[in-house]
Amino acid sequence: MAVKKPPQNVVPPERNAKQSLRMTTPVFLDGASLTIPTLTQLQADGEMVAGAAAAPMSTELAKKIYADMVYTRLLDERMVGAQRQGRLSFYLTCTGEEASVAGTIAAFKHDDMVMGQYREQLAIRFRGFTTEQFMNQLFSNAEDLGKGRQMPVHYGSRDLHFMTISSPLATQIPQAAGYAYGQKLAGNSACTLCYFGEGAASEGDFHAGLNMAAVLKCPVVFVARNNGYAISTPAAEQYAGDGIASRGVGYGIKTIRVDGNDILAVYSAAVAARKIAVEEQQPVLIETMSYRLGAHSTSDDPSGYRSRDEEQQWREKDPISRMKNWLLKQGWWDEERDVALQAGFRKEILEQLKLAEKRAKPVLQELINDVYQTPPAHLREQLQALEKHIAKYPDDYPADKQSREGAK
Ligand SMILES: Cc1ncc(C[n+]2csc(CCOP(=O)(O)OP(=O)(O)O)c2C)c(N)n1
Ligand SMILES: [Mg+2]
Repeated sequence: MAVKKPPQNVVPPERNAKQSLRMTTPVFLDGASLTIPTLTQLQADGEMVAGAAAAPMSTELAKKIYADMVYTRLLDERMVGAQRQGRLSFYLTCTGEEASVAGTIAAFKHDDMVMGQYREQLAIRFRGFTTEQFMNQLFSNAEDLGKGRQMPVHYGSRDLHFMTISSPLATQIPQAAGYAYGQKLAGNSACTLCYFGEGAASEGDFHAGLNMAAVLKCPVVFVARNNGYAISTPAAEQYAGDGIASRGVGYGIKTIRVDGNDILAVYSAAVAARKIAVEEQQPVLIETMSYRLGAHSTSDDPSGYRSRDEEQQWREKDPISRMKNWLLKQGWWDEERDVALQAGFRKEILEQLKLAEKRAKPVLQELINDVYQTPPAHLREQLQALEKHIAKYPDDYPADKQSREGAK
């Protein structure tokens, strides 16, 4: 094969290395060479940290953020209870990380696409997902937007620009880079918000996604929720570098680390991050330092791998009470309203839970719809086999648990 002659007078590409910095004896860099500060603006008692320049937050927005945090805490508590009662198959809480999610989603516009991991129910709630919609998804009934085909907590809503959650870790990261690249090409001044955990950042998809976003200058804000654990694996056994933030810097991405239990710090960082992503058309990485106060999921028991003392230390840094203290100090909130807010949410959640668990299941045929334009033969065969199986064992598949609409 003929070898192509390289074109003449081509300037070698920049390698982005600061080649003017030279040394004459070998000195190696290590993790400590890069010192990453943590943005902190609000103290536990609700007082501002001296000199903190927080992004302005209106009374109305502050109250909405607080209400959504309280709602999520109560929803999570009730649904873990429902799983323990045998009414629900599975659940995942956001407990302890409410500020990391609320502070970021609140800085984005309604039509910025959100691509989450599975612990960001607060983000879809912030956009307007109703208690009825939560329950329909959790109980996989016929009203569920996903037609009952996903595990509980795998929410999605086209109207709310919230991409449906999928279980394989980190797949949303390169997808978000690609989606944001599309937004860049469309020139619509929107951006993508992508959440993932520090454990998911060990996946190859994290590296491919961040590098792609950096090189293609995609308007995407990555939020790495560093909650200390990937199921039972503590962060210290997950990586040897300085968290996830150091990797953003390595990929040439503007990066910030924030106290994830500090709503004002998270919000300030997210407002600035969105501005950079949209106005400068480039990605940003935010690492929120927080703690998963609950179990990984209802299938997990953290007492096997961490101490009560450790949990207690983080319980004292609760992001919700920190925000409440601030609201009280601002004179925007009082105990009476707090009690009423919680009572209202508890009632609404319980009422909708009871309704959703009784609703009919989706028709069986929906199982194979919406993937291919016309369901292929092998899927139709599998569906027929399933129908036969159900007909053979009617006692194991009582009619009241199936769709009242019957086969269509
Ligand atoms: C590709 C892949 N590998 C493994 C799993 C199983 N898995 C589910 S969640 C999880 C831990 C993720 O931890 P992290 O990203 O820190 O998120 P967190 O649960 O702490 O919010 C693992 C290993 C999976 N879902 N997908
Ligand atoms: Mg984690």
